[in-house]
Amino acid sequence: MAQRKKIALIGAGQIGGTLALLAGQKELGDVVLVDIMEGVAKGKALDLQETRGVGKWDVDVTGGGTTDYSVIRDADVCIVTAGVPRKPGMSREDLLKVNLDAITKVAHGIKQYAPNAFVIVITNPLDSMVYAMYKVTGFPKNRVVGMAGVLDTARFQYFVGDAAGVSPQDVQAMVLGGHGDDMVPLLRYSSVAGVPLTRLLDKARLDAIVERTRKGGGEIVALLGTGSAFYAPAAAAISMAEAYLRDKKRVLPCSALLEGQYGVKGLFVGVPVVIGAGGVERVLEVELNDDERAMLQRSVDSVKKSVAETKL
Ligand code: A3D
Repeated sequence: MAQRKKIALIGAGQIGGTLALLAGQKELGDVVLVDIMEGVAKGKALDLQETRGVGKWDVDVTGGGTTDYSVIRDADVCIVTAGVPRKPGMSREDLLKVNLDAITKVAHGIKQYAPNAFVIVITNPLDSMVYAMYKVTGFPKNRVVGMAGVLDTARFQYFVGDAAGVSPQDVQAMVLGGHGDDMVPLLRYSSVAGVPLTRLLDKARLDAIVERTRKGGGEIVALLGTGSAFYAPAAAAISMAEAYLRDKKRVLPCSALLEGQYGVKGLFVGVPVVIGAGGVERVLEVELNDDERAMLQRSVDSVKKSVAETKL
């Protein structure tokens, strides 16, 4: 009989708890939550186990602390949210120092106990944290990826859908670049079920949507007052994990290691990739015009600066 897959969620905070619920509901595999606050990981795990009868799903959810990473042994997927979220007024880059320390510890745990896992990093600043994960684990490039583009795209889909009076599901969108305010939503490659966006919305409206997408994280931080977005980030990461576990070959914008594609070498940057059983199986290159290339370059320059601060 086929064994259930195992999903380790490292960081059992707002996103980690939501990831556990979604992974459970989709029965992607047994879930283990790990957090420096062991009680939080164990408490959320127990609370989720107690939803199974009424929710009608059958995978286990357990919890543990960071003093014993053996609980993640042989995990197929690790999704990492360990660290702190942005506070109002704090840039993603301000987070780097605090979260690099967490990511380094987590990476050592994953390397020791889940050496064959597909690792999805969510912790901010995303593009440098996924780079740190890649460097510290020494895993091959197809098994380390950052979640950002799926979320940025989902925000764009919602804003376009809302403005055009259509379902976000029917909005096709593509966002390139680092996960920062200079990300590059590609309007030329976006449509509503194949109908170019420019047919449905005027330029001013589209420009406002691009701007709102770029600042989408900050908008939620300001509203919440404490913490940052967690439902949409969790849903985005689960779509990546599912693509891997079910070999879906989904084309998703993710932070992946570039080795010359888009003229970038040795950095993790948001690009469309194919995710299937081989992890990040391929990076897809789309043609960019001069303006788009210039925007991407600006975004890549910010990623480079952030990565340099990790000193890895
Ligand atoms: P939060 O609810 O604070 O959860 C983070 C958890 O990590 C807490 O429970 C901490 O106790 C735990 N933790 C801290 N250090 C460690 C460690 N060394 N080992 C294990 N656990 C640890 O935050 P959240 O879930 O809202 O967000 C988590 C991260 O995701 C933050 O860095 C956010 O900035 C980031 N985030 C990224 C995106 C992207 O699109 C990339 C979107 C939203 C949030």
